[in-house]
Amino acid sequence: STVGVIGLGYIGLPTAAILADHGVRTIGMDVSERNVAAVNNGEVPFVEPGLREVLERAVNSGTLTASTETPVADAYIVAVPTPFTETHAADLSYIEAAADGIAAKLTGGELIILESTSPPGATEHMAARILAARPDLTAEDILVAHCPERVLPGKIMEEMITNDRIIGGLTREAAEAARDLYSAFCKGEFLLTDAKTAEMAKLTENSFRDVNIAFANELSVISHKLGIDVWELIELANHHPRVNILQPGPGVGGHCIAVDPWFIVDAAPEQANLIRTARQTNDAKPEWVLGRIEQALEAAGENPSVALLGLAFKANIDDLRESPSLQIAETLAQRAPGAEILAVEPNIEQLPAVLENSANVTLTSVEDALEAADVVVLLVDHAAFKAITTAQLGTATVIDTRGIWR
Ligand code: SAJ
Repeated sequence: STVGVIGLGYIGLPTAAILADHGVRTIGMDVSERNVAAVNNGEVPFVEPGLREVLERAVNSGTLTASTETPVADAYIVAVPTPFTETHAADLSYIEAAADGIAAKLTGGELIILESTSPPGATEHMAARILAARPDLTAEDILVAHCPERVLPGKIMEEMITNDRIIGGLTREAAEAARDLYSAFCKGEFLLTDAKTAEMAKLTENSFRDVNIAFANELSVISHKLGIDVWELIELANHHPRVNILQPGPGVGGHCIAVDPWFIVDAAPEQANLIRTARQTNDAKPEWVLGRIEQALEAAGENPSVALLGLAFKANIDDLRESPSLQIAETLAQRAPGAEILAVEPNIEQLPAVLENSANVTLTSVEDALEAADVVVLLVDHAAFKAITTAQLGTATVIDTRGIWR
């Protein structure tokens, strides 16, 4: 049998590569001709440890091919983006486009799995869209399930195989068929449920983390006002057997935790008060950090220079998408034209587009930045920054948003 994987991004490509590497005939589909060409050459268009080897093996053995057309297949896995709109509602247009492509290829009996993180009801919506395009088919002719992906960027190749999987079928039969497909490579436990609960489970996991980080971020703002070291505070509180507070930082980034809770808020706006407030608390954190930086720059006098350590959205990755650190750098570049901004990001070779044209920003090494800076701002807890010594920091004003130099 053949599996069609729709969308060859951060989730679809590893999924397709692992399936094919386990002997399943897999055809990947992506709208980007560049991505498709790269995949057919065994090349990975983004950074993910371990993916290249598996992809190369799958392509060389002939079990994986890629195309810009939706393939004819026995099963489909949809792994396309679900961004949000300006009003924080989920934009289902990529799912709809995938559904339209699949609908045209169906002969009946196919399994269609939605993997994209989706608002409650999206799987049903996808199935309805397919059936509307194919009046010759009935709901009994297709098997539809939602199997949310929960792998951690940077550890995808490992977690894709070892994580437990939630499988939500529109019918029990669909859930069982999806379980059989994933059992080709997944060694985790399979947890069968209905589609809407599966959709909500994924959103709940990321909201749980968001709410917990918001609690830590609020504590850090309170502690600053009260003259308390928030990291010592959290460490002490976490000694309690039933307390486990996460770490404050400059804000919450990435394309999951900063997005998914909004889908719950959008689905139940009157009820989701805590979840909404957590989102707002985390989104407000970069502005609070900016305020502290601006104060420090004012105190530093004429034409000060500031080192911004880290632009990625979290430690030890090169991903700048939805990064609070990048947002801080970008805003500071506009608001403080007189300041020299020394950006340090060991995982990239050139400034991202949003900073490229800022005359007051340069990408430099840790050493050079620390040498010149009047104000040092630690934004990402990259391993390389933990080695910085007090001597290197010298007399600079230090703003450590991650608490690594306590
Ligand atoms: N962060 C903090 N303090 C913390 C932990 C994280 O400020 O104590 C910040 C990070 O710096 C980063 C953001 O939160 O800016 C998110 O980082 P993360 O490592 O918590 O999560 P992601 O976005 O890389 O991946 C998450 C994971 N979800 C959970 O851990 C519940 C991953 O398992 C999901 O598969 C992924 O979202 C996804 O795709 O949904």
